[in-house]
Amino acid sequence: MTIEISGFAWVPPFAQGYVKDIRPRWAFAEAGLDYKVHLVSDGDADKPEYRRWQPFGQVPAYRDDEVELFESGAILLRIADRSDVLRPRNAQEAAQTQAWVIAALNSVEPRVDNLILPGVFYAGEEWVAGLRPHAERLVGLRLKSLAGWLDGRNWLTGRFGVADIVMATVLRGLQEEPILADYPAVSAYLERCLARPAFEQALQAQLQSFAENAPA
Ligand SMILES: N[C@@H](CCC(=O)N[C@@H](CS)C(=O)NCC(=O)O)C(=O)O
Repeated sequence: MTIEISGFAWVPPFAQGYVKDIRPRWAFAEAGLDYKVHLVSDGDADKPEYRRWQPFGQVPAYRDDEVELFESGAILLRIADRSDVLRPRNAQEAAQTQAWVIAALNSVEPRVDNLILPGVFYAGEEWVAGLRPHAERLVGLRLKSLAGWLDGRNWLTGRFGVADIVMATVLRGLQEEPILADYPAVSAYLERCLARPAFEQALQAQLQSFAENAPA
């Protein structure tokens, strides 16, 4: 089976290692699946042929011999379905995996983004400092709930899976934030996820691609 994902040809250094094609790259490394990367350069994302693959012009998009799709959560569920290593072992694990992939993207990621992204894209603007305490409180509520779920568990579902890949890549956004230390069960979970060799493989693969395509 031929598998291809899309990734940006290059992004500025602050974003390198964090572009969301790291999610499928991590899943492929866990599953031992080969994949190709379709590089999206400046201007390509707006072209009709790319919009037919990824309607928002974002990365990653995914295709294999059978299907073409977008959205990192949907992509990871597809990869899990292709892999004995990542495929949930029963109906309950499959249902929990879907639930946690959606929860990571819908219940947790927007709050993490709300805390982090204003400081990245609007650094120094007055409203950013005003928003921060509220954004931090809302993140804290989610971290508290997550800590409760993780009590007595190593992973979100019965075994490590794509839900953990999505959740860990969301939580990575908080690594420099003091609030993470207030929830040791969550920070320990994040460390456990990021200590997996497949994460390091995915990270290096993304960084290497940017190094090879750096503007002259
Ligand atoms: N919900 C999408 C978000 C993808 C996303 O935000 N990708 C970023 C790179 S990390 C992107 O393409 N940004 C450019 C843009 O939004 O125009 C997913 O999870 O796949």
